[in-house]
Amino acid sequence: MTSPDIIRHDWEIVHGYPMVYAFSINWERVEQFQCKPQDVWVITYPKSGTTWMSEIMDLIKNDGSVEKQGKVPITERVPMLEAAAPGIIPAGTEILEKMPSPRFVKSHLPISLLPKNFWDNNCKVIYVARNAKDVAVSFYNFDRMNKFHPEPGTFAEYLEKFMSGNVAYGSWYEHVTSWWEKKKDHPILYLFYEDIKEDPKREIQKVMQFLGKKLDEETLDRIVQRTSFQTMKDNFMVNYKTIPTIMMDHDISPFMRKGIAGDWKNYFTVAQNEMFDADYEKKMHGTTLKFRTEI
Ligand code: PPS
Repeated sequence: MTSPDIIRHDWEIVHGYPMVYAFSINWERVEQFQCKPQDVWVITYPKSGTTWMSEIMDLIKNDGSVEKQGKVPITERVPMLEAAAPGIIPAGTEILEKMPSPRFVKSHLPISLLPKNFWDNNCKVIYVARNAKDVAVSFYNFDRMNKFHPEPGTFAEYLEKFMSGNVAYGSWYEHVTSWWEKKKDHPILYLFYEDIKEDPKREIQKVMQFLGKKLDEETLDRIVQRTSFQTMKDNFMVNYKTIPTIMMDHDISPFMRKGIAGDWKNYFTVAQNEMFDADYEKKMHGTTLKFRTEI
């Protein structure tokens, strides 16, 4: 398959979920991926702080050492399981197969799409959730710059697609609530983007504890500083500027875009906000999961 075939291609439905077409090719590699009990996964609905958490986890693992952080792209330190684009980016499964344990694995997969042996190995998960309105705005801008996704249209058109789950990985509502329920019977540290933004040190300490690491105060402060939005935006190893422009065009919208809570207010009209809230109430009815749309 040549590159142009996968550019701006419509979603491919994989077991009922809209999937990035390039990733859907040879899906068996995802289903047959061999998990290990020592693997720790960072799982999120897209645009919820995955890269941020990946960088935090990798720094904790390396005792705050920034040596590798400045030289190796995050896509190789915390590879994304399902990512693949023949001839453009290597498959996450291939990078992971060559990695020594303990591995950190990134994924946006909903519960039912994870490899079966993920559950057999009882792999630990750090799940990061972000409020739906900011995710919709971030995802909209990502669809504009990521040419592996179909064009999002206007923001109004996009919002309809987001609410109906006609976006990559399907419904935000189903993703966040099903992983929330899953933590009852699986080792999951469920964190919120807004909490990390509010008090990164407090949330990073939770991650340290979950990973079974003890780091001194100075190291912890260094990790907070190294994972601030501005530092990550300027770091080529995490800001996705190493990805070929045939896939991501940062001139349209940078991957490290704003990194704030509440940007939705600059996008939603009053009418859109009311419509979204009414729909949200219906879809999230009955869950104990609560989000903050500003901090
Ligand atoms: S992806 O493509 O799904 O893996 O994207 P993901 O990394 O999950 O989310 C990208 C959004 O996270 C913001 N980001 C950060 N915010 C605060 N602090 C730090 N350090 C940070 N790093 C990444 C990034 O800017 C995207 O959000 P928006 O709202 O678009 O700026």
